[in-house]
Amino acid sequence: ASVATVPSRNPSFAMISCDDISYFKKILGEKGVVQEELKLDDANTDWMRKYKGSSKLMLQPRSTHEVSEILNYCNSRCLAVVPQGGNTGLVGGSVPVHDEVIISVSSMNNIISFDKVSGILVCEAGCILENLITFLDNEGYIMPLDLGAKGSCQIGGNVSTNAGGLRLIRYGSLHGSVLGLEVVLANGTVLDMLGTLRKDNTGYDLKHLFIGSEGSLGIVTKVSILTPPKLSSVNLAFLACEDYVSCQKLLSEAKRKLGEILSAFEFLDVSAMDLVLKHLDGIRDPLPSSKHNFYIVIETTGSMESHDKEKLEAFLLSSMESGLLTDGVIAQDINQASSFWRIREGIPEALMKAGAVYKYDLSLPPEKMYDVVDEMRERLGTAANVVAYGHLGDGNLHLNISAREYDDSILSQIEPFVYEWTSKQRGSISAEHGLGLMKANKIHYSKSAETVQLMGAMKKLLDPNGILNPYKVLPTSISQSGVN
Ligand code: FAD
Ligand code: 2HG
Ligand code: ZN
Repeated sequence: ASVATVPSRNPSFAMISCDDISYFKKILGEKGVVQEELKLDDANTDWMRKYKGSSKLMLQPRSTHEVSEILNYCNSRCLAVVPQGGNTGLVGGSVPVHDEVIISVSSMNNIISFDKVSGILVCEAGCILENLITFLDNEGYIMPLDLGAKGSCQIGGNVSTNAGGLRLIRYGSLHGSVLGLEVVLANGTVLDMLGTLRKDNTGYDLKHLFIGSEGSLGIVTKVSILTPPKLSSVNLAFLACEDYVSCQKLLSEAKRKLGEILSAFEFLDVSAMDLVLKHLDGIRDPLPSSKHNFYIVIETTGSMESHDKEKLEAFLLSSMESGLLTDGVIAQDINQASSFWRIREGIPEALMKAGAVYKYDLSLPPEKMYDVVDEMRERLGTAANVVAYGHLGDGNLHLNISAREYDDSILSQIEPFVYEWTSKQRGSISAEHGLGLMKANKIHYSKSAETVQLMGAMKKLLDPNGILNPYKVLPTSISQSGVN
């Protein structure tokens, strides 16, 4: 069965010639022009090993000026390109579809400045998220986003996908914390929007166009981001609920009773838990006395140890008494806390080990969120394992359907049902992963025709030849109509 459907190559794009290679070598030097098969194989294949391109060339610029020069050249030659960060994207957006030139800003990984008073960090787009987290830790700050892919994903990729992650409930989306960007447009123009101001209402705030545009409008080269101070008291609880209604009620209660210290509210169902216990090494069930239908991970972050702990304990006690919680444990030390996080963050990896996986990343009203999971289980019966987890606190469900291998008959039970269902609830078919290749032609389930038309017009304005990440984000009917 087909793993992913691929649109045919757009013949308007040029093929790479020897002259092109010589030009790139002149600009980037031998090291910046990658043609080794092994390296290209990695860069052509996505994290899920589901999407695979056939690019023969990866470019690794070291400066904004180099990015500008190579994009200007690609645009004049009509060579299609795919911007790539850590290649951890989950919608086939970060790898070529055909022979697009891969542009990786991994070598642009310098921290430019950090203001210890304001907490504003300015860095190059190729900085790996975990390295930024470590850097800030020494300065007494944290990144406003955290996600399971932190060891590989880059801040430029995070911005380009508008990544959400585990702490969005507390620190908001990147549309709030990113203060400025430097971006190179398709024709090589450098847009300096690298402000470091909290407030700046001078005209249209164009940086927002690039946050979440998945490399389709420009290449992000520098990022300015507001980081929160690191607070001294962090607590983590691993809890169990018997039904989904209790999970929802627990969320409303947590927002009221934990208020300002709540920093994560995640959920996983028993199928997700089973999968992690089965496929990941060294994982122990934190609540081994019995099986539960749902698990919740609650994190609090505050500045006063005794107050925060007391607050969390009182909340858990009252939730036990009212029957919302059936079991629970608070991590006693940092090792136990990271073992709890490992369970939640390890689900995508466990799913990969289980075989083929169909991923859906939905924004839905929390009260409806689990209905689609139940309906999906009914539709699929024993043909596949339906696994649900996600950022419940943000109304974001990660619905994953795991099967031994890819099978068109399973897919036809899932799609378009899942998209139609979400659309009917006025939900979003991409809460945080983006549209990429997987959902470019599905955008209409979440956006009106007029909105998509305007997106198409903006794409045409900024990238008239359509060289930036073709076949992704926008429907092919729109993104290819302007290519000459
Ligand atoms: P890539 O995967 O390389 O690229 C992603 C997209 O951005 C592509 O379209 C690419 O063309 C574009 N892009 C990359 N860099 C640039 C740039 N400099 N300029 C312009 N465009 C660029 N996502 C969440 O939102 N929340 C999560 O909790 C979360 N958890 C994850 C956990 C795991 C284990 C994995 C594998 C993924 C997870 N993701 C999550 C997916 C998420 O989108 C990515 O992890 C991350 O934000 C992408 O960064 P990256 O550097 O790997 O980008
Ligand atoms: C997460 O929250 C990621 O763990 C991945 O966004 C979600 O694998 C998924 O579906
Ligand atoms: Zn997620």
